[in-house]
Amino acid sequence: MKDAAHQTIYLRDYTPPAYLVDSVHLTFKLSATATRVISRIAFRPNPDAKTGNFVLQGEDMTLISAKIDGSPITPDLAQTELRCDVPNAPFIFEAEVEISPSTNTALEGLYMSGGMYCTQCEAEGFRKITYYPDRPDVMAVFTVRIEGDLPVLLSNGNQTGLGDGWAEWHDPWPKPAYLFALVAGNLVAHPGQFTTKSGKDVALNIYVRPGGDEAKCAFGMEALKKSMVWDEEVYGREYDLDIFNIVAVDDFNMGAMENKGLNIFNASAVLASAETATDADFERIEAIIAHEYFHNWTGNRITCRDWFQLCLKEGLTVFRDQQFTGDMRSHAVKRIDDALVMRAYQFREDNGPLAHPVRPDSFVEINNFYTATVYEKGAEIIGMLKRLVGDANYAKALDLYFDRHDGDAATIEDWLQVFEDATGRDLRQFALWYAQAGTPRITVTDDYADGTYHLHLTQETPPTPGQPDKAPLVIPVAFGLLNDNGDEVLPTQVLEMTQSQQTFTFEGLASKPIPSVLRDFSAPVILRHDRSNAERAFLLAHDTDPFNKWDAGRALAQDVLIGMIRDDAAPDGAYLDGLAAVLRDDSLDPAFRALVLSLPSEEDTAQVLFDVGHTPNPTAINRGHEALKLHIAQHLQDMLPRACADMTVTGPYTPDAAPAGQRALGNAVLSLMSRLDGGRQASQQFAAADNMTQQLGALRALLQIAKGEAELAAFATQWQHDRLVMDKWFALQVSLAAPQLATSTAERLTRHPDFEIRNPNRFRSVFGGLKANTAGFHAPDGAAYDLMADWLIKLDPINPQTTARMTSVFDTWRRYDADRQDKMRSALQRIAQAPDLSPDTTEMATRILG
Ligand code: B3K
Ligand code: ZN
Repeated sequence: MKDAAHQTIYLRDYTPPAYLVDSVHLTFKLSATATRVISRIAFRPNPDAKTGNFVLQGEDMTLISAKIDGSPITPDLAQTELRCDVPNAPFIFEAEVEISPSTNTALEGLYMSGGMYCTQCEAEGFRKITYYPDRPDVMAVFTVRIEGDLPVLLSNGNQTGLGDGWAEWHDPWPKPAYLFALVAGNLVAHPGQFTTKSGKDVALNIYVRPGGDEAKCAFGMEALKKSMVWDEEVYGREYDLDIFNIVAVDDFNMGAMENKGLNIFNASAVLASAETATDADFERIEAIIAHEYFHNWTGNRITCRDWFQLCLKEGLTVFRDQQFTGDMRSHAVKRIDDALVMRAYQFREDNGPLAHPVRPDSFVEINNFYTATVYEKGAEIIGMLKRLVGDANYAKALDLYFDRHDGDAATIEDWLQVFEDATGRDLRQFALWYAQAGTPRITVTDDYADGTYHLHLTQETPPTPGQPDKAPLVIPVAFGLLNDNGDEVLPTQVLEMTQSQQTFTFEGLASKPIPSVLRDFSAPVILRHDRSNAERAFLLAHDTDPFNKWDAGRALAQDVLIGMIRDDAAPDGAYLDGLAAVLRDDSLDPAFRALVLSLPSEEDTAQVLFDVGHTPNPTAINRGHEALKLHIAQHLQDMLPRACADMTVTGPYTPDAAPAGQRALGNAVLSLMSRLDGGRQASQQFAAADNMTQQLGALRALLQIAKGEAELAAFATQWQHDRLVMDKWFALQVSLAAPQLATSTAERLTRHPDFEIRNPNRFRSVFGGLKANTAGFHAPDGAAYDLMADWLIKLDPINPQTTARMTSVFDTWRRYDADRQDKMRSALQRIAQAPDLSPDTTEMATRILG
């Protein structure tokens, strides 16, 4: 337990560090329960400091000895800090501490996973390794000696020595402690090689534990090489060490970590083979490998001054990985996927008790702010900036950013200054995007007379916790006009909204045009545009902007669903015919067609209903969704077998975008067919599948109609040796259980011999699966809320970070009826009142309760 527990840190209190570090030498004498860490740190007073107090952070360790300039000292130790008197001149601080990796179940600091030692230091985990100024604006050159009887001993930078039972590493690039990493284990390498554009050879490795994972590294290695080429070509960024290592770890709190030259990955975010990983897994792996690699420049070479600036590295790096995926696959499909993520996760966050600015003003536990807002909305801000200044200016500003700030711990002000200097544009109003929480609503109305068309836009951002009043933002609205024949009469242009209300005028039009607003999802806003289903169906058929073409279908689907749920209305024929037209249009990318065929999630529908002032009823929403899926299946009945056959991929499996798109559409069609044929076709696909995408797609189609028991058992028998595949098995049966069975299924799976509370992937499979089963999670008896709370209370003392993150499953409690509200609130209160609750989870539960 931290003695600094529950202490709020404010951005406005930032002060520069009192002492800077020039170099660090660390020696690790590895032992599962008693690792010794010997540090020698060269400090010097910071000329820009405001105080001279020497304070180092350190937690969960035993101090064996400490010295200053060679003389032993007895520092003042508190539970999380070390203080002592130091000279007012450069000095050497030395310490020896003892830590216990094998009992570190929080997976932060140095810990053990499957017999290997590994580390996770971002954000504030280095302080669990040794006493240090654990803040990102203290950057130093690290040399690391590892002693241990394991065959592979890795740290950051280049290897400078290797002997029997030891290795030495030196990282020439100054870095903050959060980028430190160490791995030691019985590992095998999948090697690769890359030559940078200036001719420097780089050795690449993906390290795994032996026993099968070796065969799952090839795709990750190719993704890494593609990322390296892309960053050279698009951003002019070259790699800067002799070696780049990736290590796959089973027990990991998130996806992956960008430690300098030694990325550590959740095994699920790097290992893939055709048989064990879906197309979606392959795409996600490619994106995460790119993301972590891109951090080498946006995060590592230029880091953050303090944790409030987290979006400086995360927003920009997400934006870069999104561009990369668009370039590798399809821009249109990627943009739709990104908008889906924004709406599902970021809008949910922004419209509930956890809303916070992209650059928060305060935190208790910074790990609670690795959110969709910081990451995804942070990336959207970069996208808007690029759209506003144009591609050439964006490139110019980025060059200036790298030139000016290489080696710095920078701020959002530094970032915006670069754009102001490169473009001459005043970005003061734009900067509000970083400070103001909440999703802006843009209301659209229009009129037309005598060849002149007016588009009227108003913007409004609702209040969020601590921010009752909002100022107007700069919003780029990409906009185009079509005529009745579906021809584009005004190609896309970017309208800049800067005020609460604005009218844009377009003249010389031959007839009343049809507007296409917010093309390419040009800003992270909710559009309120009252328009007829006929107009939406027209845009679904004709919009030249693929995002808006898809989104027109989406809005139509949402209206149809709401009509069915609230008024028992029959689905609009315009929607069903529109789907048929898209399904049969071979000129459209199958991946795009699959996206048009898929309905909004039940969670999306709940969000939309709440947003327009209704209390969502998850049971009725579930019934409405199921009914519409059946209607769609019946309406498309005659086309389905052919569509399914057309999507058969011949030749050996590759995870490339084109065959993946065909499989996505094939699976979407299969899921509709199973509603008509009782799962006959899906059972056949399951039996014949030679890849996980089709095997899982078939299993999903069966479970959705409450079939597939035999397949589920066969799947477990086939894959019991593969933990990543078994994670899917755990998740799928909970997320697709009939609502009334979701909780009992989750509960039963917690008693399965392979359920492991200490493994975040497995825990998330079951309880993330329960959350994903919207109607099951919100079953009227409240059983899911109780089970979730029980297990979060159990997990908290083991792994506070994962517990705190998952507590957000309750953040929608205010949306629901009084009975559900009471039940959710009391589950949350039970969590909040659990004895010795971590500061992480306390902060989350308190914020959610409001
Ligand atoms: N920077 C890490 C995330 C660290 C999370 C700490 N709780 C991975 C990433 O964003 O690339
Ligand atoms: Zn990142």
